[in-house]
Amino acid sequence: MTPPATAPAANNLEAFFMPFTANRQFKKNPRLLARAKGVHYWTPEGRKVIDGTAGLWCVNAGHGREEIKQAIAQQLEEMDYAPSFQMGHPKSFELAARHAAMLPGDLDHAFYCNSGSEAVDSALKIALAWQRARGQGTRTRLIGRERGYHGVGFGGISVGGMVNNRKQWGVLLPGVDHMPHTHLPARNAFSRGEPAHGGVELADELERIVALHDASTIAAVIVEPCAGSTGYLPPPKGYLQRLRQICDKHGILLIFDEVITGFGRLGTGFAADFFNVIPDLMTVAKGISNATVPMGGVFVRKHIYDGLMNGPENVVELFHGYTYSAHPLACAAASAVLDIYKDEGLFQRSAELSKYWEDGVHSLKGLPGVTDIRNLGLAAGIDMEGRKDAVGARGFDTFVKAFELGLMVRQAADTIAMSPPLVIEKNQIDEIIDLCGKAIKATA
Ligand code: PXG
Repeated sequence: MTPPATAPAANNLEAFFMPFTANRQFKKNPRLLARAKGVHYWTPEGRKVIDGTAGLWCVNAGHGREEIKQAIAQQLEEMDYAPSFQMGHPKSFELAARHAAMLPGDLDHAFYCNSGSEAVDSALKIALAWQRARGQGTRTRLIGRERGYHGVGFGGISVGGMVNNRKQWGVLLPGVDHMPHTHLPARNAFSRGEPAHGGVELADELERIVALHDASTIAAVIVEPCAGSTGYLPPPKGYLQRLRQICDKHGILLIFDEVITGFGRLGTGFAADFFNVIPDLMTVAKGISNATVPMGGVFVRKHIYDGLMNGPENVVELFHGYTYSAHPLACAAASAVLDIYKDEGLFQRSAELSKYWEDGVHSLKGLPGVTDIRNLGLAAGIDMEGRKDAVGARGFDTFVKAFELGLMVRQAADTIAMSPPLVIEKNQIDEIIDLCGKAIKATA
């Protein structure tokens, strides 16, 4: 059938099969966003909502940035699309050189894709290919972590550790194991910054997994330096450093999934800078393009890239890539975003605001049913006591109430997560905390 000449009524919500959404509930009672600027959204009726989550942890430089708009428009004018398979365009090489220059250690090559999910699956594939290229083809196991979120590709959900994202899809990838998650509320509740307890012993669980499977079968370990989607879990002190040591000892690659922590969330370029731990591969998305044009990436260390550059020179080294890898519009946007991050010192700004943010979120301690509050950088998670026999009901009600009050937050079960744009002002932080507190009280 040819497309209809006129669009169906704009208020017909039926046709869009919404992602990660209770479709029937939403369509009965929709929450629509029509416009955005700075740290605010506006609904179609013109109601202003403060963005406590930088969209979905991605609009780090704030909404509606003129410089990015111009860079995209100019690129569109110059060249809309060019393939990156056996061809190239200048902006992709420029962008990779800029990323390499700002990354810690010898993370100095960039593979581009279009989302965090693609970045994760690409990183897992690069890890497997690299182990094979160095003659360690028995290393096929991938190790993730409970409560981890690595997007929605089959690789990502296999190493991920959130049951709802896994249970509908059968056996997933074979040969995957999981470390325990790092949330220890009995010992670390209401931690400010990195929790004090359990870091080394939790990381040592990797030794147990190595002892079970043998290192010669394990290709890589993937973790979010700070687990995001599950409700923001900063790692206990020493955890990531210890993981690095264990991986080095056993020839296992360490992958940091920095889709959320990358590009300033912790007050540094990357969590790798914050924790002073250099992974072998790093996945990014979201803040890489300020969410204007979809983009993701895998940053790899020199030995990873070099290790794959073997065989005859005329043969493709990695049979992997996407039609839109290094899309010119994404590259133009990502480059403009880097200028903003640099010119406005946004990573530094995020670091400077993080103490004020910490004091703000911890002021919610004592509200009815709040059982834990944790923070690191410009993000926080707040656990609430769930309702009897209804996991997530209070969390959802709090999210809806906050939206009605004019604040956008994220909800995971009975946890509220917040991660404002890095351009947020102190008085706007006050407003976020005030509205969040009101929403929590209203749903007690
Ligand atoms: N890795 C991590 C660590 C993520 O947080 C992805 C991979 C996947 O990215 P894409 O671009 O494929 O969605 C993510 C995405 C939430 C929420 O509510 C978080 C994400 C996505 C949607 C919602 O916290 N993170």
